[in-house]
Amino acid sequence: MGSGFWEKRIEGNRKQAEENKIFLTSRKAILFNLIGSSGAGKTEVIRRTHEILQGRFFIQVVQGSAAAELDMARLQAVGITSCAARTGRQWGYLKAGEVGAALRRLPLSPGSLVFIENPGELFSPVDFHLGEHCRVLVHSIAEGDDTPAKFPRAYAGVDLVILNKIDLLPFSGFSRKRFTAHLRQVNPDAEELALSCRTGVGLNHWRDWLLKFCGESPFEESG
Ligand SMILES: Nc1nc2c(ncn2[C@@H]2O[C@H](COP(=O)(O)OP(=O)(O)O)[C@@H](O)[C@H]2O)c(=O)[nH]1
Ligand SMILES: [Mg+2]
Repeated sequence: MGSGFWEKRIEGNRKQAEENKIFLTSRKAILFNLIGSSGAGKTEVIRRTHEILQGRFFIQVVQGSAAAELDMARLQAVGITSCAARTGRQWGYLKAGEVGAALRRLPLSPGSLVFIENPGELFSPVDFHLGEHCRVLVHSIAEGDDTPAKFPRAYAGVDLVILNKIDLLPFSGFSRKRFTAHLRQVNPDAEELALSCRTGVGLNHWRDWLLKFCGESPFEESG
């Protein structure tokens, strides 16, 4: 390991991320780092996740976005508790210490699923962990199909890419094949799920993916 300024910051952050994980384990809660550019649909994904899980998990949110109040109000309206990780004066990528402080202000309980709404400093280093158990990148198809090539460090470290807004496919010129090829160049292991928070298409696959990740059995579809 180097001894420069950057290496020290990464190391300090890594220690705080580990503390976050220990804290989450003590509360039996699972943390998802939801990364994505502004407008990709992170808040919508959280809102829809709450809806499709139908109370099976207690969804809570650590808000890292600059417009935290607006998103928190949207989530509060459907009964999702969130906590702002920043006061509005901090810039740059989200730090593990900020997330840790927010986690301690949330009413975590066994079975809590916590989503960090991370406004995706798409340039932020892959090795900047927050204590998450899983890293999910929300990509709106309106952003184009070559973003993994433009922001390789954001796509490299994720476990899953949610391709959101597929209802816009007919208007966007987005090629799934091109996107997957670019993604494979920087991250051969990431899974992909295509969905639309607007129409609800694909949300059942996301729900099943989440349940499997949490070690739960899938929903029994009724009717
Ligand atoms: N057409 C369409 N619009 C969406 C979809 N998901 C989110 N949006 C819209 O995209 C905008 C940004 O969504 P938001 O959740 O605020 O994005 P965030 O900045 O990543 O949290 C909002 O106007 C949403 O209603 C989708 O699947 N299809
Ligand atoms: Mg948002």
